[in-house]
Amino acid sequence: MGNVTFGMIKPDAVRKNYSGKILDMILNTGFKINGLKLIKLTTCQAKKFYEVHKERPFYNELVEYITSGPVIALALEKDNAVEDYRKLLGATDPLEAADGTIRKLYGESKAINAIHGSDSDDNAKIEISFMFSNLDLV
Ligand code: 3AN
Repeated sequence: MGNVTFGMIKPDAVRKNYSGKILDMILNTGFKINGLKLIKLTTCQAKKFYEVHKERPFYNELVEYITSGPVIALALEKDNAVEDYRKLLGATDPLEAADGTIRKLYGESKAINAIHGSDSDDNAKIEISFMFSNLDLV
């Protein structure tokens, strides 16, 4: 069980000014923010970030969407971080997400679902070091 995870408030949620409410939910769940960055990914960066999904039919759509506006990248810390954070996000499809989860409240569709969260401890480390340098982290 690791104690860090990577989160990203996606372009739709940033655009609709949900960032404050989402950050509040993350903090109220007991996460500590070790890194936070507003960034607009280039196509090249987005392709690399989502490389694990490159065989999936929606890969190009995913890259286009995530580069459509700024995102807020988050390095988060808490006991059992990956699992607890994914519980807070809810299911990938907002229609299937449990009540009170971020995706249920702020997501639109499977693609436009407000927020990202690492799916394993290994990926959390990879994603944090993709988006942050040591100097960006407390
Ligand atoms: P999660 O983000 O909950 O781990 P995954 O790993 O199934 O979900 O999906 C990876 C990314 O691809 C997610 N950010 C999600 O928004 C997007 N995605 C998943 N399924 C679809 C789909 N059918 N069409 C478009 N985008 C999708």
